[in-house]
Amino acid sequence: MRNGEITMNALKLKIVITGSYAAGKTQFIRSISDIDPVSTDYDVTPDDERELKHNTTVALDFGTIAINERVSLYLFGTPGQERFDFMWEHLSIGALGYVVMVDSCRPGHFAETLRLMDRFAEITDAPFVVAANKQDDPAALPVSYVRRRLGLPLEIPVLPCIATDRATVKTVLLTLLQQIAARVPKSATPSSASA
Ligand SMILES: Nc1nc2c(ncn2[C@@H]2O[C@H](COP(=O)(O)OP(=O)(O)OP(=O)(O)O)[C@@H](O)[C@H]2O)c(=O)[nH]1
Ligand SMILES: [Mg+2]
Repeated sequence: MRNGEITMNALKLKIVITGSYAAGKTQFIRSISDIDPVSTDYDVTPDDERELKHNTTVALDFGTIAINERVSLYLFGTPGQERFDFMWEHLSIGALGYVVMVDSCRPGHFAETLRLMDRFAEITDAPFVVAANKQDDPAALPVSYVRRRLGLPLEIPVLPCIATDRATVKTVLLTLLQQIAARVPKSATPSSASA
């Protein structure tokens, strides 16, 4: 699929959902996808990783969501673990934007998130938003704290997220779409095209 390919009047926008280990990427796609999502989760073997959960994405997640009759998002979730980081580049080809998911309950993983964001900045200059996930958990750090700890400037949206809650997932995606739209030159929009 080329960037924002137009087929039969339908616009399919490729979006990547990334973030550190166990941040909630697979759950995010599962909550919003119109189709049964494709996932590639396998048993986790290292003991320190099994403390958090028992399976992990090794290749990708895939789901789709129709925003309206003309626009659909094709969502590609990445593995979170750095040992599968070769997939980040593959999955980012042709992506118009990406979501960086952060586990708000685990500041110990913020350094990993910073490394991931640096790597994505090398891979693509597409716009992104940060989802401060697991805000339903009493241990979740506030969004403003997550922003400060990650050193994110105000122009990058940092949004509260509960990946199990479709409404917050949708808000994250709509905010990313606004960021993508803001990059489209006015001369490229249909309303500004000359007759
Ligand atoms: N309370 C709470 N739990 C969540 C939320 N999102 C995900 N989880 C849980 O967090 C764990 C990790 O979620 P996943 O969706 O597997 O995380 P992931 O980022 O895909 O993980 P990897 O692919 O292994 O990097 C699972 O047990 C989820 O049920 C959330 O918003 N709130
Ligand atoms: Mg996953």
